[in-house]
Amino acid sequence: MKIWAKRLVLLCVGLLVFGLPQAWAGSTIKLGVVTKPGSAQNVCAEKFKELLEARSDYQVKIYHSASLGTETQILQQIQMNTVQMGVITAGPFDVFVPEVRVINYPFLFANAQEVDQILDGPAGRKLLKALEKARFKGLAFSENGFRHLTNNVRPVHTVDDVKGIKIRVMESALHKELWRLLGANPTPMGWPIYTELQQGTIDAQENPLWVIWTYKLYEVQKYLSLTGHVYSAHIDVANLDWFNGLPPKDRELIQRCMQEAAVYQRKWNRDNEADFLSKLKAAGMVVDEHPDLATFRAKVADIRNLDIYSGKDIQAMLQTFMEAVSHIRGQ
Ligand code: EAX
Repeated sequence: MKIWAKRLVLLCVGLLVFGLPQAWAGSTIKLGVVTKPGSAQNVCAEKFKELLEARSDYQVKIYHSASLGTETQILQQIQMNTVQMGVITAGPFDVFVPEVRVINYPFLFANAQEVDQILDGPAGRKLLKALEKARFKGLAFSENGFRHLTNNVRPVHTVDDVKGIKIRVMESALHKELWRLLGANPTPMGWPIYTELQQGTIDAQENPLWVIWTYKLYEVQKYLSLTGHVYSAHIDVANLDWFNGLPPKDRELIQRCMQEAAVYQRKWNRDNEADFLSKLKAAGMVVDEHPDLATFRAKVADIRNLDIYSGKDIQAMLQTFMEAVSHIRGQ
């Protein structure tokens, strides 16, 4: 073999043995969120970036503001590993992993303390594990928060006021079914939806208070009812095969940084909720702080018997969550 050819072979072997692991450890992670800076997803993503970059050679590049498309499309890109990670609202996940519907079960959690106990406990871990079926590594739960109804047609106090209202819902079978049961006329759409509300394609939407403030929905929605009908988690995920291919210490570090970012972000959301509400009132929204939730609950009481919750795995997961909730309530 010619001397240059030998050197080339040695160089390649050297790169394989020494070069690649370094390049790997210092590589760039693409992370997708659908929302714009200042949003709950971005607060989590930016904290994760800050923590991981301070503790390693990884670079995190955040793609935001729908630059990768809707949340459904981001999840598809994570599955293909063209994007490695994402902070994604649980709603659109349910098309990929139906068990995720369990977190979004209407009126499941009474408050943030219950959420933390359940999602950070064995039930939450079981759900994150279930994501592996769709080749996602579930790292942590951050949050969108409790979802509330806004609309332009009339003040909504009881569920009868919802009748016939054209509402945008997330691209999720559960959310569509839920609003159908409540008597509305639901249309699934990706995010954002300001133009559709402005043009009157839809009359209503439902989201946590930070969304209504940050996306200026108060400009195009008059009435706000604090229904808190669904707790909306984000699931912070990675492509499973990419993640499993990393050195164990990197996996551990990425997981820890995301868990810390999620804890930080949930606190951020909760600390700011009262402030978002005052700002929405000051902006002129007509707020019903105590809608008659018993009327809403009654309409969705049988939701667990519908097709969206049928199937062995989803029934088992629902049972796990319901028992966990009863347990912490001491029932
Ligand atoms: O986080 O699509 C939705 O309604 C989400 O809550 C939105 O991305 C804001």
